Amino acid sequence: MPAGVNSPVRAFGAVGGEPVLIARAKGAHLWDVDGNRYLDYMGSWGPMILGHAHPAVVKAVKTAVERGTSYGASTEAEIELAGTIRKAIPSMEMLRLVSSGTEAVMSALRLARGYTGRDLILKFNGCYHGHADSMLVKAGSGAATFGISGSAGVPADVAGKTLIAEYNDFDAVRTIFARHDDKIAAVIVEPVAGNMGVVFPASGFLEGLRKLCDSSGALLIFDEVITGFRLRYGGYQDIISVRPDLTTLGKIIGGGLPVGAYGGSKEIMQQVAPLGPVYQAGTLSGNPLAVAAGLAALRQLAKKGVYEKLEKKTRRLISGIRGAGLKAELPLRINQVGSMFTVFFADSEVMDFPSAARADMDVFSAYFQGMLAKGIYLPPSGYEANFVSLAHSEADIDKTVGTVAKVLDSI
Ligand code: KE4
Repeated sequence: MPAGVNSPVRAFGAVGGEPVLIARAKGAHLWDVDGNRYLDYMGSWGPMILGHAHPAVVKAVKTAVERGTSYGASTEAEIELAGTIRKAIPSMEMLRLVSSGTEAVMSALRLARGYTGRDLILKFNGCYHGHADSMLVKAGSGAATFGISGSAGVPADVAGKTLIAEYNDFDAVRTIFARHDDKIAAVIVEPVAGNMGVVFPASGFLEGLRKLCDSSGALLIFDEVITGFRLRYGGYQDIISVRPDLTTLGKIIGGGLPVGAYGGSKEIMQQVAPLGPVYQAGTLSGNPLAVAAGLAALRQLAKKGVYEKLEKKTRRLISGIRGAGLKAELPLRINQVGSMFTVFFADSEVMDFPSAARADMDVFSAYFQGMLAKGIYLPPSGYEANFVSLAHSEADIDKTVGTVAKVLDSI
């Protein structure tokens, strides 16, 4: 496997050193193949909000696997999962289950282009929406520009149909719409960014995107692959009360197995084959095991007080880390929302990719390696979100704060 990994970020390229090989996980902990135990704040990049091997999820998958692993036909369980998601996120009046966040985004973009008859897509610098060609683009020169290929193998004419603006730069978005108004099929945005580290939407930013899309006829796509069921049972759109035209989901809705989803109004979704002309398909879409794990996870998250508990634990952790940073006289900024956060070693606020890139990533690497050596596993990149799960105990949080203090002191 290239670099010995099945996804690039797992190769520890950003932090150096040899990646850890994981043997098993339970609750808030991972164990590597040498038997070392780690307190886990990566949470498999988001899905493991309940903690690893939650009994309800394990039981559901064990029951499902006895009935077979894939039928290539519809099942009641996937209808139930679709209904559960629709009930939680009312803007998803109709939805399709797929097998990854990338597939959800790729399908949503094709649908937006098919529904509007337009070609251009606007995304934001620093937001990651999976590895579909049109999303692997980077900003050209200038503030609001056509994308250029961000990966070998993405043809220039594909990248050139993606426009890029800085996150939270509403003026740049307005400029883009003024120039290309009736050619923009969709704006896709992480309503809270998690892939440049955690970055919040500036007040009025998402509402402004909604208004611009309404007046231009472009669709607004919320990529809630991270935030969906992470920040609230109804996603971030339930917190901010901005209704996107399409939403993409992944991670948590599969309970750690491969599930993605995209959905929106019936009027838009009825364009999807076989009802309409926009083709999308998948051998393992709605896979019985993945759906069983997802349903079991969402049932746990539907319980009262879950999100308050997650937020309380995370705030306790953040204040401890903040205190440790002050004591070590290391400038740091922490962006936290709900149970996701990022520690930026920066001396000014981080509100977009350029400001995130000003953070000291050498210090981050020393922090990552120091924490790993003391049994705490963080995401191996300064541009990722850390996740607290329901399985993290108060003792785990206190242990983490104590460890951060020692590690920051040693940097
Ligand atoms: P997947 O294809 O990896 O399931 O989902 C793509 C995706 C789409 N949208 C958002 C907002 C995402 O964060 C992701 C994937 N997230 C990254 C890490 N932040 C996955 C980790 C990896 O690539 O290994």
